[in-house]
Amino acid sequence: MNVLLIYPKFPDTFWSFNYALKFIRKKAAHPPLGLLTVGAMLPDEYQKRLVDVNVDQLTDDDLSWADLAFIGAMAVQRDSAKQIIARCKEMGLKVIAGGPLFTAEPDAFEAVDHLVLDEAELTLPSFLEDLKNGHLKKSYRASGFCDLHHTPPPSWDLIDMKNYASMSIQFSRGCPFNCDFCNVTVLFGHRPRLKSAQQVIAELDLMYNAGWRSNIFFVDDNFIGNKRYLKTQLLPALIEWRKDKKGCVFFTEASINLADDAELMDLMVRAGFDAVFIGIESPNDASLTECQKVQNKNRDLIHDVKTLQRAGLEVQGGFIVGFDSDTASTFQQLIDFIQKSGIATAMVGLLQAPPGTRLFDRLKKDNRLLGMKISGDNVDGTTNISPKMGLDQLMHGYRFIMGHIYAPKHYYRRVKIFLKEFGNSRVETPLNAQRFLAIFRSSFRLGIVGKERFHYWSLMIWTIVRKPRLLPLAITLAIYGHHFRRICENHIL
Ligand code: B12
Ligand code: SF4
Repeated sequence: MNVLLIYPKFPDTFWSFNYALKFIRKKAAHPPLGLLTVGAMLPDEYQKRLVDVNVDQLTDDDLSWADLAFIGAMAVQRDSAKQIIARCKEMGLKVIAGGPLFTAEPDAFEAVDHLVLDEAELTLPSFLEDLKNGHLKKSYRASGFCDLHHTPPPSWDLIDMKNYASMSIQFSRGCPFNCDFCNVTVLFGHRPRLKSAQQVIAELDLMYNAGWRSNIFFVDDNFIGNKRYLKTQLLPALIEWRKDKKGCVFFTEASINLADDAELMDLMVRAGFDAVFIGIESPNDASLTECQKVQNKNRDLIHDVKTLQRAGLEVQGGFIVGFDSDTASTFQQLIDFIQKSGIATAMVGLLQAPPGTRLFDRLKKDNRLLGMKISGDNVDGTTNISPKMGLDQLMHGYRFIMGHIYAPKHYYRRVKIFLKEFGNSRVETPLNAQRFLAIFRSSFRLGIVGKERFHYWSLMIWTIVRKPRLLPLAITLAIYGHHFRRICENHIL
């Protein structure tokens, strides 16, 4: 049996980093971890090929070779997924689909032959059994959540790591919080499920032995969902692992209460983490109450961000506008917050209601849904809800925020605020040819051709004089700023 695993194309979005990837000559930011994991679950007697359309062409030769096409995607890849499914069908291929897009919208893909939904650990075995017996069902679903202790390491041999800017690893799924706009708890549960420290180390060894030395993203919904296990098992194991290793800087996603725990921050930095994405959402307490983001309430969020930065963790922040409690003054309030915090990577989106969330149910009851699905890109200025302040005022305010925070003057000021605060990270990534060339490309593209040239050189000179060790980070953030600005110009402003 020949199985062709296909990962559809990401459009140009905030998280695609496509304008930044050009500087380091990489084709995609992240590998398709879901499909690589599914690949590892297929029996050894199956022949496997993986085509990530973000890095390679899907050829007729690939399609003729295959007996089955396995497609996995998230909502933002919907259009490309539909085209690929149609192409497979034209070639007479049976299509099996799974992953977040199909699990969230199972009725939207008539052409798919078999939907293997939810966690493949639970649904793939019965699909494979039925395939053997020749009695396949249209849809395979699971009622509970899997035990990650049985999840195999991804089949890294199916991709060429060199095409990617970062590798991915998953330690846990699920989140103990319950923000009403978020579908993580619906999809992955409340109680964080963990892999063992041994499993994580084995996965890291696989990447390291394959020659990987660059960034590694712990793609957890909330990395600090089980602090005790982190402190006693995983982080000590990572600190030990790192002792004879080069590079491999980690980053992850976590909740703001990480800032309350000095021991945890210190262990994470010693283990090699240098950045963390945090859902801050709003500086407005009433909006946080409204969406039940309890962990962010009644605290000095700027102080928390600075605490994390000083500990050696760059904070990337998620923000939302369009809550019922937001008013005309919220837009400026958010700009002030972002500028003061020194959060360079500020993902600001309109409130959206993904199906399956409590927010979706509430707004549906109130007849305030504009559509049943979301675009899948939460930084494209679209929403499926009717905002209380009116869509025109919300869009006007949203454009005002994005135009302001990504204008070179304000963006570079923010980077400087951050670098002033940032404690040095513990891990040095080896300076390879690609990173070296990125310095020249950015000096030319941003420092000579770019509108931001004055701000670019001012930041570089400041960094060389005041924080020379942070020069690579300053260059990286300048490149990110260029990407974010292009995305805003193309899609929002
Ligand atoms: C890493 C990640 C990203 C990375 C993408 C990396 C990449 N290229 O794949 C980045 C940071 C770019 C990203 C961005 C976004 N993401 Co994201 N992301 C994740 C995250 C945290 C982990 C994904 C992962 O690698 N998981 C590990 C693998 C092993 O799990 P998996 O992919 O789900 O695969 C399992 C099953 O789904 C299934 N499966 C997967 N594929 C297939 C295929 C077949 C054939 C079969 C049978 C089974 C199967 O089997 C696997 C094993 O169980 C998930 C949350 C999560 N816990 O999964 C959200 C998630 C995928 N993201 C989500 C969203 C909404 C976004 C964003 C809009 C912003 C945001 N709020 O985070 C943007 C959109 C992207 C854009 N604008 O370009 C949603 C997707 C919802 C949807 N319906 O599609 C998720 C589920 C989080 C959530 N809020 O619920 N994201
Ligand atoms: S803390 Fe993050 S992952 Fe957890 S429920 Fe809230 S938004 Fe979702």
